[in-house]
Amino acid sequence: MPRYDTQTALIVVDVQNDFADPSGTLYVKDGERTVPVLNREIDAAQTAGAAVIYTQDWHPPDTPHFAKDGGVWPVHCVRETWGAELQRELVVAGSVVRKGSNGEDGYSGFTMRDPETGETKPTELHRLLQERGVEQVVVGGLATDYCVKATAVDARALGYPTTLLVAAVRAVDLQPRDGERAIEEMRAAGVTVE
Ligand code: VGL
Ligand code: ZN
Repeated sequence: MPRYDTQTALIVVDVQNDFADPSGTLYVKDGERTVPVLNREIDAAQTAGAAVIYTQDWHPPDTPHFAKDGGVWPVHCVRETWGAELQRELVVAGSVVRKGSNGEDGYSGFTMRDPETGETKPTELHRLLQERGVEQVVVGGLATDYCVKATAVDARALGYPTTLLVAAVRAVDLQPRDGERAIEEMRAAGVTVE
């Protein structure tokens, strides 16, 4: 069965320079190798009339998400900088959802979490999908063990049948095999791993 139709959306998670370019500040090993795979998927999605939606990690210069401000990550994807731009070879053919702009952790494309209060609130992604009549989603991008996992698990929780494109994701792997564990967690949450 073909993967895409007009009720399916491809969600391309955080394929930004800081993750996908070897000189990025939070470079995910082989992150750039997701791009040609994603571009083929984007082309197939467009041909079938499926929506393509991109997420962007979009942080302020100071946020408790960053190690320098009490969090865990090097400074990355600061709004309006080169590191936050989508990787230049990625074909952009759809809406972009930005997350983290008010200092939230924003691992998921669907929700943002205030790192101080733990409170979560929705991004516009779910509404965008509903407006387009989307009934199922396909997910790829960066990074497997953070934003891809959070986005795919939230998509399932919202009731979307969800497919993970394993060939189109790479992991941070702070600990060895975090990526593999994340894939198992997604599978356990009901995500179809392809
Ligand atoms: C991400 C770590 C910190 C991601 C974002 O896009 O997976 N990971 N911020
Ligand atoms: Zn981030």
